[in-house]
Amino acid sequence: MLSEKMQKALNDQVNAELFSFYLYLSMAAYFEAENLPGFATWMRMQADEEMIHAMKFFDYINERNGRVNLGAIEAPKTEWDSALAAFEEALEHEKYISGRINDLVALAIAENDHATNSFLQWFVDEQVEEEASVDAVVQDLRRVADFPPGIFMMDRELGTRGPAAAEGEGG
Ligand code: OFO
Repeated sequence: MLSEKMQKALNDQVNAELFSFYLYLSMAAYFEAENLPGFATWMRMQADEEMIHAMKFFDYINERNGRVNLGAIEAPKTEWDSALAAFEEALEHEKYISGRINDLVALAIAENDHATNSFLQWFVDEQVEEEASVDAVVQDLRRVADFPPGIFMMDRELGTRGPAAAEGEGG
């Protein structure tokens, strides 16, 4: 059985993951409008992964006989100054999400909830990957900043990102 406090924190995380989905979908829409379909595909795949994350929390709360309560999802931004600005924001967002996961682990330990702590370890590892994959794109975008054709080459490459795995390996 989840404590009230733990259940509330896990429900808040469902909302945070759904916001992540919404944010990256908004970035995908931005890249579509900028005629950068490869960047748009990458962000759409990222959004799909966030939905998988949200559903992992959703399923876990139910598995523990908890109650999922869905709240309003904040509207994401719709415009960015550049591809680099969008990816830098994505990186900051992933760092924020990593902080939230760490806080959830700390709460699970404080509540002596070993099952939730164990469940959260997948997310601890996943966040390392999430930050690294976004950071790799940020680094590449900084490198091509003074070479406009570089962005089109990156667009081709990012467009090859495949769909998210349903279990485990994110990206
Ligand atoms: Fe759910 O990992 Fe990104 O936000």
